[in-house]
Amino acid sequence: MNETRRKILEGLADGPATGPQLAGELGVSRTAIWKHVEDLREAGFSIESDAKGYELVDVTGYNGPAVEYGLEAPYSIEYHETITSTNDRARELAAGGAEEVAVLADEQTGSRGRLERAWNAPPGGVWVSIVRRPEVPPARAPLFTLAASVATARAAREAGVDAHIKWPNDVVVPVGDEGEYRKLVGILTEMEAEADRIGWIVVGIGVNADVDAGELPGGATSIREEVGDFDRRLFVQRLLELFYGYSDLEGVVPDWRDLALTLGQRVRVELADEEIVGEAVDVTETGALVVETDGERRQVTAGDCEHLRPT
Ligand code: BT5
Repeated sequence: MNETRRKILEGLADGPATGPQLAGELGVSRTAIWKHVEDLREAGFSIESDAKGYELVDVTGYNGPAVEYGLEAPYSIEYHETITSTNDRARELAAGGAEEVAVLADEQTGSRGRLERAWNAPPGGVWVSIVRRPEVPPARAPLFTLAASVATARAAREAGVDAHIKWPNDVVVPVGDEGEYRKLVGILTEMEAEADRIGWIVVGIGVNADVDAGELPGGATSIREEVGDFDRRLFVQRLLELFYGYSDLEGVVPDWRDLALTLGQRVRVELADEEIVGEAVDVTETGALVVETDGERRQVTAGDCEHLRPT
């Protein structure tokens, strides 16, 4: 956000302030303050002015400055009304040396799932990709996907959605109690790494937020579909704050276990060259799924996982 505008918002955080007061504090002219206030109003900050001065009464916008305002995580937000893919843009920024940036879009026109599958991203979603440069070995990278699913499931629960996690990268809403579900969120993590060090990691999170289920593929749901009206700006802020809270990866696995729909299920996991059917019994400290099959425990680090009906 523009530095002067950020300072004006700080100046209004504790109550009304007059133009001359703000101009004096910020060392700019009253006309400059007035112009910045107009820009802020256009960005969805409801700023009233009366004899007491300017007063911030609400934030109704959904854009970079509005999401950064009051965000308790050190990410700067690059907002796009529409973009091909937030992951592609985040990768570009990461390659240029950026970190702690979140690319956020209202709509994506060419977004991707895993294995180059297409991802539907109509307007109203929360399509966000976070660039980080964590100092952890590449083997721990899958934990960032788990952290993103835990953070997103917790933010969705705070919004009133019965969100659970399906290994490895989906947040889902259960239907019935036999492991069936509707998909609310998909996560695509990409990185550049050397053998012992991660250069950058991009965690792309796609949440069907303020979207009609009719605009989504079959089997998908959205926050609006589950709970009706909700505040998309507050939701994305909570998601980013909760994800930031797992920066050191501490507590990710136990929290993941608490939210998992997959544990205890009969599953079929498709790997590149084989298929495993068995009971999902645990997830390891590096995020691998442990599947018990014919008394043998197998660890699966990547693959498509299908919940099967109990036999
Ligand atoms: C995923 O892949 O679930 C990862 C999706 C990641 C999307 C985010 S949005 C922000 C960032 N920018 C990007 O370009 N991508 C990331 P996968 O597990 O492969 O699931 C893909 C499958 O989910 C598709 O083949 C469809 O069957 C289904 N699908 C597509 N769009 C969906 C949606 N909006 N909601 C639910 N399911 C969807």
